[in-house]
Amino acid sequence: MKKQIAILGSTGSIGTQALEVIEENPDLFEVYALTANNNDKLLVEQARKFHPEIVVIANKEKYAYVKEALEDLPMKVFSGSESISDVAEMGPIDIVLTAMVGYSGLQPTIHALKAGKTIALANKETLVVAGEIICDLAQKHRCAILPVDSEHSAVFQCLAGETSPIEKIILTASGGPFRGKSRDFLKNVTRAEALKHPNWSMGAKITIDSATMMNKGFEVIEAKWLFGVKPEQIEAIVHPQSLIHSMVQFEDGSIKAQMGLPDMKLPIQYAFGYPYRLKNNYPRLDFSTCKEMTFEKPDLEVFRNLAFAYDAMKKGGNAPCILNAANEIVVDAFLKERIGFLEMSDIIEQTMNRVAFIAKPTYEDYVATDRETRNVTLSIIKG
Ligand code: MN3
Repeated sequence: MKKQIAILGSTGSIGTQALEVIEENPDLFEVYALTANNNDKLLVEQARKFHPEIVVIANKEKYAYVKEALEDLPMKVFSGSESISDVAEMGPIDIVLTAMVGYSGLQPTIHALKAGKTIALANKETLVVAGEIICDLAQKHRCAILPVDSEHSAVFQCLAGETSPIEKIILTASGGPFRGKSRDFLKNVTRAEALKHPNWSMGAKITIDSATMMNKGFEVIEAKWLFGVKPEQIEAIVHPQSLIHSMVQFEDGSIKAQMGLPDMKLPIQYAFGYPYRLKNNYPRLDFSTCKEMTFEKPDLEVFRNLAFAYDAMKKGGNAPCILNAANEIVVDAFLKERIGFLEMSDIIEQTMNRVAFIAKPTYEDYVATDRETRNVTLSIIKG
């Protein structure tokens, strides 16, 4: 039986690479559903190629185009973000890949978990915002959450076959395009400079998050929930070559690392094929040409977002949800060239101080916090 896969966010970087993995393994996987936010043309192209049962375009204004373009094929076409949540629950689906951007991943993931689906988690914001709710649901409905983020896939791979406790998780970070730079330098960096990531090719939002190191901050929070460790058991270390994707240290001091060339198709493949490894012909890491592997401490004074994330994680409650919403707004404003690079952290900090803290938030509290935070952040940007 082929695994039936729903790809939420199929037109993004992870979504398109997931489709490549499916295409390379036609005996193992089949696309059951494709959903996209805005990119109607690519969605139609993908649907014509992979013949899913269901296609969803979240943006209602683009529904007519998608519906008409797929009229000759026997698939159902829906629109609206609620439809994405409905699709995530559908009976035949085995794996739901959550590859959408930001907070929008939360609701469909909740629906998928309630329907008992295996989650291939590429939307880290889901765990950042509401890790406790997500983990409780996964446990209650006996769902596996398989990490697709390369660092967490690395940790997950290091844990395969282990039953002993983790002493420490060491998450590696490339450091992004501005590694080693001073605050003075960062004051005037442009959108284009921030979008040039040295090792990974990704969507715009996560590329900016990598440049500010917010991405690593989110990944620290993601690791806490995925692997059930305490904040002080997670260390982020800058490793510019991105060959070690992350490490686990056990209580005997032994450290396991997962390595390879940076290629997101590998963690996607590992999640889809789990517990089996799938043979592929991707380029291999050749140690005879690999000159060096270096490591350095992240500079928390320059990359303040990483410090904010540790603070939010330790504080708990809705603090990470505030952090995420404020970040989504400032990244969008930076991409629209309305604020500078360093202002992103300043505005996040101001927002964190203004939105009310809730120690034990319900789902409704998260929704309200997200909405309130966006308003507060926008009002700070407007000055
Ligand atoms: Mn990552």
